[in-house]
Order: sequence, then C-alpha cells, then structure tokens
Amino acid sequence: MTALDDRSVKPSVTTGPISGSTKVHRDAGEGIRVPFRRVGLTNGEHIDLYDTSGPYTDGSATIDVHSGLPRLRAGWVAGREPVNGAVTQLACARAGVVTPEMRFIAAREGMSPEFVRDEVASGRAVIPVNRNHPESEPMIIGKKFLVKINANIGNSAVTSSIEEEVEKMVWATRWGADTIMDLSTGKRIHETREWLLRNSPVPVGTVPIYQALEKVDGDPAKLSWEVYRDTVVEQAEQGVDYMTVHAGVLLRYVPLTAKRVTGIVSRGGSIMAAWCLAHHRESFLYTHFEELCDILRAYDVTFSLGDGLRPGSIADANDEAQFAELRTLGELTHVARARDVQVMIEGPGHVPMHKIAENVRLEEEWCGEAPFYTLGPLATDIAPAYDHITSAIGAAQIGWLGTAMLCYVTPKEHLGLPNRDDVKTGVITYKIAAHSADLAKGHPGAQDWDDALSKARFEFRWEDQFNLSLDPDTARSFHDETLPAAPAKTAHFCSMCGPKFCSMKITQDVRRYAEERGLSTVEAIEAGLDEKSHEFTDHGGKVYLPVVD
Ligand code: IRN
Ligand code: FE2
Repeated sequence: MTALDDRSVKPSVTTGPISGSTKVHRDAGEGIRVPFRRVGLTNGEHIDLYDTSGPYTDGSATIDVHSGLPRLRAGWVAGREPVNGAVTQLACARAGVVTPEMRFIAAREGMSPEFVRDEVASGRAVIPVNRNHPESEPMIIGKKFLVKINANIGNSAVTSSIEEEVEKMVWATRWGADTIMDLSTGKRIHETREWLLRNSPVPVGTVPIYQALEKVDGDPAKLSWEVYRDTVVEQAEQGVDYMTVHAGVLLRYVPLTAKRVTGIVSRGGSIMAAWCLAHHRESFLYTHFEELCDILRAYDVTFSLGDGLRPGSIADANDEAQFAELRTLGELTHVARARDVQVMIEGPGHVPMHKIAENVRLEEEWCGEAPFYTLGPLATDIAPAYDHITSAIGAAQIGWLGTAMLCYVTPKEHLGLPNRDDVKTGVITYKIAAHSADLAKGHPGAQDWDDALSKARFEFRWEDQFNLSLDPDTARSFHDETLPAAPAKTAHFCSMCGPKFCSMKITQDVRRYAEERGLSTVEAIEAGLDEKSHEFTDHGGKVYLPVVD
C-alpha cells in the first residue's frame, strides 16, 4: 500500500479555470505539448500567459488525488541514455544533447532549445527534475529566463494536516508558484511528501536535515552522516527535485556569528552549527560532499546550497560569517559541477537596499554564476505582519540584479505557520516582484501583459482588466464593493474618482475633441485644457466638492 491508498486522507483541492482564462497547449514538436493560460478579451484579442497550475485548471479534467497526476515525463526519463555515466540534464547539456525537458522549456519561455541547452551546460541555469517525479512540468531557473518564485509549505509539530498541505500546494501553483518546498517538520513527513510529489505539477524541494533530525528525536548531536545519507536517498527515491544542503556552515565559521544581533536564523544552519560544536568536528555535509554528489547525480536532484549563516536582521547583513559561507558554497559548486550535478545557491535574508547589489556580485563571482535563489531579502525589520511587503521590496531589486528565483515570504513570517490565504498573498506578492524584475531586465515579451492590461484599463473594459490581473477574483470584488451593478462594467469611471474626475475619461474626451476639430494632439490638449478650465471654473473652481447627501 502506498501513502495515496490511505482513504482516511481526504484532500479536497481547488480545480477549474482561473476566472476569464482557458488552458491551451502549444505544440513544441516531437509530441511535446506545452500548457499556457489564455486570457480571452472582450475585444476579440487574447494573451497567453506562463502557466504553473498544471491539470488542476484544465476545466475538463477531474482530478483524483488518490491516483496522482499523469506521468508526463515517464517516457522521456525511460528513454534517456547516460552520458559519461550520468543521466542529469547537466551531463546531457554538456554533451550537446537537447532533452525533451529542454524543448518543453524553450517553448514555455519563448527561447530556442539550443539556448536552453547552452545555459544549462554553462551552469548558469538549472532544470530541477528528479527522474522519479515524472508528474512535473519542466521549468528552468536561470538569470536569462523569467524570474521564478518558490512557495514554502509543510506542517510543523504544532499544526496542519496532509489535507491542508496538499491544498496549499495546489493553491500556490494556481496563483503562480514555480516550485514548492515541503518544509514539514511534524508528524507523517514521509506520507505528506508522497502526497505532494504525486500531485505536484511543479518541482518539489526539501531540506533533508529536517527529517534526519526527526529520526534522532530532535537532538542535533545525535545526527550522523549515515542517518543523513539514508534520508537523502529516501527523499530522492520519492522524487524530490531539489534539496537544500547547508554544507557551507563550517566549524570555524560558527564563532563569527557570536556577536551578531540575531545569531544564526537558518533552521538547517543552526542544526549543523549545533552538531559541529557538540562534536568539535567539521560538518559531515562538507566532509561527505562528494558522496552526496554521487547520490544526487543518480536521480538528477539539483543542489540548493543553503545559506545557513544568512543574516537574520538588517544589522547582520553582509557580515563576515555570511560571506565566509558564500565562499565555501562557491568551492562546493565546482565540486558538484565536476560530477555533472546541477547547483543553485541560496541567499539572504535581511539586507537593506544599499547592500543588496554586493550579494549578487559576490555570488556570481565566487559561485561561477550558479543561479541565485534568495529569501526576499527583507529591506527592513520593522513590520512584522507585513513581511511579504518588506521582503518583496528586496526581492524585486535582487531579481532585477540577476537573482533567478525568489523564495516567497508570507504575512505570517516570524509569527506563525502560513494558512491557505497567506500562501496566496505570498505568491501574488512575489509574482509582482518577479514580474517587475522581468520588466526591468527587458525580458522579451514581459511587457505584453502590462500593455494588455493598460489598454483594457484605458478603454474601460472592466472585465478584461479583472481577468488580466494576477488576482482576478480580488480585483473584481474590490470594484464591485462600490459599483456592483452590471452597467458599471462598461462605465467610463469607477468609484475612486467618480464620473467627473476620471483622468482616463478626460484624456479620451481630449482626444475625441482633437479628432473632431482636426487638431494635432498638442493643439488639442491646449484647446481642450482651456475648455476644461472653463468647465472647472463654471463648476465653482473647487477641487474638493462639498459632500452632498
Ligand atoms: C531560500 C534562500 N535562502 C533560504 N531559502 C529557503 O529558506 C530555503 O530554500 C528553505 O525553503 C527555507 C528555510 O531554510 P533554513 O531556515 O533551513 O535555512
Ligand atoms: Fe527573518
């Protein structure tokens, strides 16, 4: 019996299309079909958006979470020939082989398959795809591609169930999470992960040291390489696509954190520091790193080298401990790559805006441009309950500077385990940061989405404006709070300014005025403004009109 046969677990997941969208597939050749979310517009146009939501938004598909998603990649995995003894995307890329995963990604990102292969071969991009997670739709993490976001889910010893976590995964990918990480530390870790993997359309990451610690009853001193190794094999066998490994927390770096305001804030980092101190020995993750590479290579699991010494406060940003660890992560990157194992590098944390750029510069220099994957960073410490915002400020900047994936932060950060609503808020907030970075980087086609929405807004196509939003449901409900009636959906104003003060309506009036009188826009604006100024004085010349009931 597998975990999914357990009928006492009854997940109920959200299915059906996102408002105003339908699922379409683009043919990428060789029988590869790449899903997109098509937003149909009332003017007959449409726009196809990158779609992370998997079969849950197909509309027609009924999803049986007890049997798991279709095994999309099973045939590709089975047909893969080893290159120099390795089956990893990196080994293939280096040997000049374009894998079906690379073809899929090329169509998804609007790039050529050869470009994708080249970025993977150089180590600047990774494709996290465990051979044992055939349900996932291939995606790429690298600075030359769309900026990705990760959503952390998973239970704790105190709260949450398998049902809740499966729905959080489906919910997170519905709103745009490119990967999820199962950070469960509570009961039934193995079963929870099985449910997530078999039903996840996106790569799944984990931090294996958490489960290893459970196995030794929560006492870091009792950890050993053997317990850890067996846990990694167990998780790789299940299909985990990337693993956070805090192998850069060396014994000699631990004292560097002594004078910090917030010490060591990484869970994995603090576990490894405790082990090193208890045994006064070098970290087994570091001393056994080559063996670990061999395990990950066999499944094509990607390393996410953990930032166990990341700063946990503005005061500790960019300090000696943080950068000492980063240098070691760079050294390990080259060890892993030499074994054809893919690597990305985790980054901070809490960093004020003026100290962000240095993080990207040093990471690229020391870690051979391995994709950077950062947690925010929070640009200030003063807003618990709003840390999705404090961190999105840092995330947008670090994304613009070249960070390939942003780990979301929810409003519950520092306060409690996020629930389903927090997950959505975190995902939407990080989609904003990631897309803002795509725009600033001049990513081809990124602006099409903004242009479509702006046009809809200017032309008062309210339904299109809602449906083009990252969150159509909330946009519609905010609008309808004050103007719920159907005619308001075509009205040339909303309740923010009312009919007389809508700037967009006035602009349209000016343009019509110009057309009617055969004037150039500049002349028309002058003439139109003159007319408006008379209209304004005629109405009493006050910007703020007295309240009339
Ligand atoms: C991302 C970048 N730096 C840290 N992260 C994520 O933080 C990491 O991938 C994991 O999901 C989470 C918790 O990691 P620690 O606290 O064990 O380091
Ligand atoms: Fe924090």
